[in-house]
Amino acid sequence: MGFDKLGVEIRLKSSIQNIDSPAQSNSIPIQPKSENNSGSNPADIDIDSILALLAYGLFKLLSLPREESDRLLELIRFNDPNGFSAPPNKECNAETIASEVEIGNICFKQGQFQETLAAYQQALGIWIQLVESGQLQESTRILQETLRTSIRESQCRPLDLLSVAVSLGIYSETGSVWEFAHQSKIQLHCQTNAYFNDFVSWLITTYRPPYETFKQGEGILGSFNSERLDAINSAINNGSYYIFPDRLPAQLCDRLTNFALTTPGIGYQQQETLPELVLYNRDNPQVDGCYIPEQDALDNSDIQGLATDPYFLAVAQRHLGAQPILANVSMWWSSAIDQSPNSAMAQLYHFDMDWLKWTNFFIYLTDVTTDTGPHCYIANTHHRQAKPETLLARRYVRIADRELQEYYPEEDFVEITGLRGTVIVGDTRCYHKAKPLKTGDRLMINITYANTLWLGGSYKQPILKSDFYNENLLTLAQTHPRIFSKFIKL
Ligand SMILES: O=C(O)CCC(=O)C(=O)O
Repeated sequence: MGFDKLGVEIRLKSSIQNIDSPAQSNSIPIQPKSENNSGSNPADIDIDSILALLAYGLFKLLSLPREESDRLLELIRFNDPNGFSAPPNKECNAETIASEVEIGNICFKQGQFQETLAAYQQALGIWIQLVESGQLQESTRILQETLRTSIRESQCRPLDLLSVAVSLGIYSETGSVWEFAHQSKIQLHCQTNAYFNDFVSWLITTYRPPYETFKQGEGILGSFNSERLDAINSAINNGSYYIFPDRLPAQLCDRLTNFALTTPGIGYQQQETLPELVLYNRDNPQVDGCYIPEQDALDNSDIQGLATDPYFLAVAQRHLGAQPILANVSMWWSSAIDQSPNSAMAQLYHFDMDWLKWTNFFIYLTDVTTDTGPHCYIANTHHRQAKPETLLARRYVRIADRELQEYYPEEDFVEITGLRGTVIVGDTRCYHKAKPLKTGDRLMINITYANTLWLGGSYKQPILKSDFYNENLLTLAQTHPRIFSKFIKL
């Protein structure tokens, strides 16, 4: 098992050459081809493969509980046959590492994450054998060369990966999220056209597999079972959204509307946030929008019931493929006093990226017609590679309708109208927005569940008080505390 020094040098050199002429690379490009390919990934070559390997190793070590990381290191050290070891009949050199990683990358790009992992494991095994066979100096040299080249050529991707990996360590130790890593996640999402989110989310499904509960039961919208959950999940996956056939009971809508009329909220007027909280006046609206503060919404027993509804949690868990965490509850009025799109009120198309993966419920508490602010989306734009690179290059921004119309056919632009009590669930990684109102007003509740808070934006922690809570919530906080990880518990 010789180490082919010359082979390594040629490999690295050809990697560097490929940076300038990606067409020569035989790996599949991550980004879809578009007429303007200036955002194409210069690191889409062997460097990419080796980086992926390093990133995998880091993720693997950092994301495991401490004892398991120790065990993994032990396995590596003793070359346990169940641990990472080079596949038999493979020469241990940089060429074989690169070819395994390339197989992994191809699987990765096809969404075959299990196969990806197996190929990366093999590559890691070969790498470790190289190191263990005394080629430490050469291995270090390859590593340094790889990092140096990629930092120079790869639009800071290593830095983003590093910040994401470091933030995982911080999050595992302290539970704190790090805004810098959240920004890196957005960058990685845009650079990989969503592969990054899906790959890490897939890893999370293996560490936080779904609870046995929430597979069948009864919720506010009726009973559910595995087939029902599968059907809803397919609707989300194959169209971005699902609209429940049943609606919230009228009395519940009345109570919630009353609450929203008597609780002061944050007022938006002409793109400005008002300095004082305001009460929304339906007869004479003075603001474009009025957002009930999250803590107030969470203190409402009816909203607690909705946020912990078994049906909602079950749908979220099925969609996330992992244990759900209650990540956001919001409630807001929108009015028709200014009919131009208000960016702060999400009346221009955008995709969400507050979390790594999430499931978003929207509940209409007023009848919503085409003139009273329907929630709109572009079907199937939540998928990997579904967004144009040129738009992703602008990162996390609002986009005018006419620009998106250049990329997607008219029939993919959907407006969701519905009577009050209508519940919608979707993957708002797709392009979506609220249509500006022409008349009347709209009251909406939004409840979000995420697969992790790590890589989410920094947030104000809501407080979970021990008194006056909805029964459902109190029981769930005891039996499934992870759902409430975002909360400070009193
Ligand atoms: O109000 C709406 O319908 C859109 C909301 C939205 O875009 C969001 O919450 O990200």
